[in-house]
Amino acid sequence: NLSLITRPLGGENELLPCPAASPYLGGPIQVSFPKELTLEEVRRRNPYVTSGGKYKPPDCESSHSTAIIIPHRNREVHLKHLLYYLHPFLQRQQLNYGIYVIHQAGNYTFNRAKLLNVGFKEAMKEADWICLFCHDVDLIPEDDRNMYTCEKNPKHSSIAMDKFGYKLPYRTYFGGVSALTADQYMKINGFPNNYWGWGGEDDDIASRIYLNGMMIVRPDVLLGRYKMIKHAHDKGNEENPKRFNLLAKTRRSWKDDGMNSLQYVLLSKQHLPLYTNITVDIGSER
Ligand code: UD2
Ligand code: MN
Repeated sequence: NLSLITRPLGGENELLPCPAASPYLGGPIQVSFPKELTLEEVRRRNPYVTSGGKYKPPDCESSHSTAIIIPHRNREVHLKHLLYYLHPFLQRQQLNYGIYVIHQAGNYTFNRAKLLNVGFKEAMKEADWICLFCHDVDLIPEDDRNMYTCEKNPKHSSIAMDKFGYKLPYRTYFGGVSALTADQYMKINGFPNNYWGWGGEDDDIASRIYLNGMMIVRPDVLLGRYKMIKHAHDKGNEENPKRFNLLAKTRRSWKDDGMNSLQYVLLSKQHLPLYTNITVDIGSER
């Protein structure tokens, strides 16, 4: 309804606050992955998105600001589909938002949690984001009432995924899509930097949350639904055999391993039309 997008009354250049619940939400989303989709088409469909993949509602002042942080390497096709669904999804929620893709340079073993730490640091340099969404590149939300905003406690959003039969696999599960405020992120010293390869880092983050007196909150199970784009295990992200040993030590290690020990070399930062691309050398396991 275009009439909703005209400017509401208010002073010169002054927008009224957005309503508590966005009138644009439509509920369930049909998700499919058309092969012919291009980034140009995604761009064409999102004319209000500005350089670096940023957006503010044109018709009201949002009290939310959310940075989406996507750890990435060699998943361009997934990224294209995610952007196709995520941009309109976030706009329907009437959020101020920005999308950051953190690209791990080189071929050394992948490190999801460290890339998220880099994303947090770099995103916060650009704006005082209230809320940080850590987002796998291959997860597509299936209901736009699953709000990409933060809560009083860290939130786990991807609670019902097709790959787990739309059920939570275990109670403390925190993988996939999760959200923390900047304060919550710093309270747990961010995420571990020393999980190289697949697995364990999400459980380490969950431990950090409980060790710091917080808990994990979740949306309604009918809303936290996601489709995972089918994929094989990536080369360079083999199962981390050390993850159980590392997890046994989180209680002692979280204070010294995290944002306060983060080291990386920023190789480039590009403000592309649909996202900010941050390419980073995060080194390798010592
Ligand atoms: C699960 C979790 C994920 C993480 C992982 C263990 C779900 C839905 N997600 O993912 O959050 O805890 O287990 O580490 O259960 N990636 C790349 N390129 C690579 C490798 C990884 O871009 O070569 C990124 C990408 O954003 C991907 C994410 O890392 O979605 C997680 O890797 P995955 O999808 O291979 O692992 P998966 O699905 O088992
Ligand atoms: Mn995956």
